[in-house]
Amino acid sequence: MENLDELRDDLLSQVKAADLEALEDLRVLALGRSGTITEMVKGIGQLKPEDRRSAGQQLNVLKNTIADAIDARKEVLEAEALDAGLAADRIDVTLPQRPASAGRIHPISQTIDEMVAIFCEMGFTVAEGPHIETDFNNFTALNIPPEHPARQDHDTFYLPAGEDGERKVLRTHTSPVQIRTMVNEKPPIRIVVPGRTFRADHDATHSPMFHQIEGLVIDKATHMGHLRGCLEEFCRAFFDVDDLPVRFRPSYFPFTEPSAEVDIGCSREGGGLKIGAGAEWLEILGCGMVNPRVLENCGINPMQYQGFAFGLGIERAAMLKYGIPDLRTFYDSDIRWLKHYGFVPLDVPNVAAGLVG
Ligand code: 2U9
Repeated sequence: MENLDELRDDLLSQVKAADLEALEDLRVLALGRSGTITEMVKGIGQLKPEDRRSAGQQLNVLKNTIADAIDARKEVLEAEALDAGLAADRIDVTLPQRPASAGRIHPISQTIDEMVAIFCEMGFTVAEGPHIETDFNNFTALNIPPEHPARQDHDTFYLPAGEDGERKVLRTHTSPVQIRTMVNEKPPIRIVVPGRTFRADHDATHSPMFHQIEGLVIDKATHMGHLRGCLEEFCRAFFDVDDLPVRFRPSYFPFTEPSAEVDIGCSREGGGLKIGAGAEWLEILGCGMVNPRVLENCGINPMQYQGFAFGLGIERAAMLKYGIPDLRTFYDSDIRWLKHYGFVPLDVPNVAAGLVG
């Protein structure tokens, strides 16, 4: 037991120099089950009885001294490690924040939202339907029977025939949604139908996929005056020109009778197109009173109900309103294009901003 002071000093100097890992090794070497001090405690039994008490006390003091020294060193090392970690991970809360890259709303979505907002204020609700349609919903119910020349005009994408021989189509207009609504719901009906449409046509001014919004109003006494008022109001609100000239020109569609195309006033002075008063006209939509045959095809009695319908192309309206010159650029997914023509989410739309000056 003579060397206890030496052992203590040796262990204490090792503790002083140890890092966290070495400290644990040291604890095992000195105080573990077969550690130096533990072995010495075990050896007390071999001492003379009169020496045992004093040896026990001395070893106990040594054990506690080393254990306390290890604990104290551990506390210091852990505090140092924490400080080093905090210093390394320090966040400067005064730094300016990184610019958040908010996405842009595509002009097609923006235009649909604006149109829907105008019609909803007039009491319309939005209806939607599938892109793949039956021949009946897309053509026959709309008074476009097989062999009707209008079928050729639509450049239809046909799907392979099913087991029953039926050939489904990619809808060539959103009108099948109005058919579904009339078949399934009782008048009064007041819906707008925005959505994708498909025609096998691809050039500078036609895309095989494009967007339409169509509207349908069916009630007991809905007449052409309602049609005119509704569409005049829509054109003026959409282009944000209060006194926008609007004219109805007779036309023909198999699903409406009588039918009309709607032109808005514009001028093309100085090369640029300006929507509003002017000497010229620009076609913007088609419309008419729903053909009684279409009502009949949907189980609505044309002697009881009548109504009007209209349709317009979203891309064309967006190009006119926002001065987008090329139809094909809508589908290029070019982020620079979207940054230029897209809309910042939650921004209050400046309806006049898109008018071509
Ligand atoms: C039902 C009855 C009638 C929808 C109508 C038009 C006139 C029209 C074109 C505008 C540009 C399509 O995108 S475009 O090429 N549409 O001119 N659409 S009336 O008439 C309907 C629809 C559904 C049941």
